[in-house]
Amino acid sequence: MTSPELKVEIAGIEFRNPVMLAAGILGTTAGIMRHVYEAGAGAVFTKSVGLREREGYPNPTVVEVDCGLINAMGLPSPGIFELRGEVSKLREWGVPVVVSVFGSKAEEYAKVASMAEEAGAVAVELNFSCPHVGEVSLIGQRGDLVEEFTRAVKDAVDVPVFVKLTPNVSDIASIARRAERGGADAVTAINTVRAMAIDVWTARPILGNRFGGLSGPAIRPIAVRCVYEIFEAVDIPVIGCGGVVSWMDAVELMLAGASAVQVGTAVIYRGMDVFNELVQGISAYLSKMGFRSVSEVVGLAHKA
Ligand code: RRO
Repeated sequence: MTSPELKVEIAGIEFRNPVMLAAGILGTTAGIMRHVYEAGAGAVFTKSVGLREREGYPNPTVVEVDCGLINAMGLPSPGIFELRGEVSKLREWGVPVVVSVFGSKAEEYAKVASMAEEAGAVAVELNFSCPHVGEVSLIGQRGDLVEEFTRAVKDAVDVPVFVKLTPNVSDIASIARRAERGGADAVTAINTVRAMAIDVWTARPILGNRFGGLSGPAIRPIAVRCVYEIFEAVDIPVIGCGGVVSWMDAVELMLAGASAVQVGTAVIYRGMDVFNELVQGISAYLSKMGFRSVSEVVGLAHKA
């Protein structure tokens, strides 16, 4: 029997497989992102980058909790002027890199996205969804701003524009629709879930910023629900993100409607091997079930 087709096409870009490095995890230098690609990822997404350098929040910035991590990094970033050199190297090496972009104004998103495109990004992902950086979390909670900011970036670049959505809203499908109306080529769901942890001995919040974003297996059912709802609401592809550790988790998100999945916290738990393990597991599942390609399972849970 021939092996199933693992290539996926999103917004006209062909990726060799549907398992990608999520934004914010290891996406800082060309060397480490190349390592991730060589470990089997279908694409790499950078740490979110803005126009200028940003220090981020004071320590502690990450705390481990049951079934996940809470982070409040606070968008530490060298800025696009620094990161673009790393993006160019990846492009030269043939590594498909998507630059995650943040800003406080629509023009800022557009400028950073345009510089990322010039440097060689195959697409940009707009981060409107960090749960604990005021200006960024606010954008993702307002459909009008999501639409306006997406349109501003679409007017500035030719590469596909993905929009990363926050689960910290009452109706994520309606926000996805506004991204689509603004011209988004795909949406990524979900960013982390706003959370906090308190130390019982000091009676103080643990994170330097007090509030942070929960990631890891704890949020996977939330991601599955969000992807499922968005898939029914829009015609553009959905990239699933949230708590994927095993191939079964990846397949579950695909059945809900994800054309590809991103892996974040599991890289910290499991190391680089997780990419190859997921790709092999998805391939074995497709073969066992008699599917010829990834696309045959995308959204299958919606069919009666
Ligand atoms: O840097 C962060 O603290 C951060 C970002 Br930009 C994000 O989008 N999501 C997250 O959980 N943390």
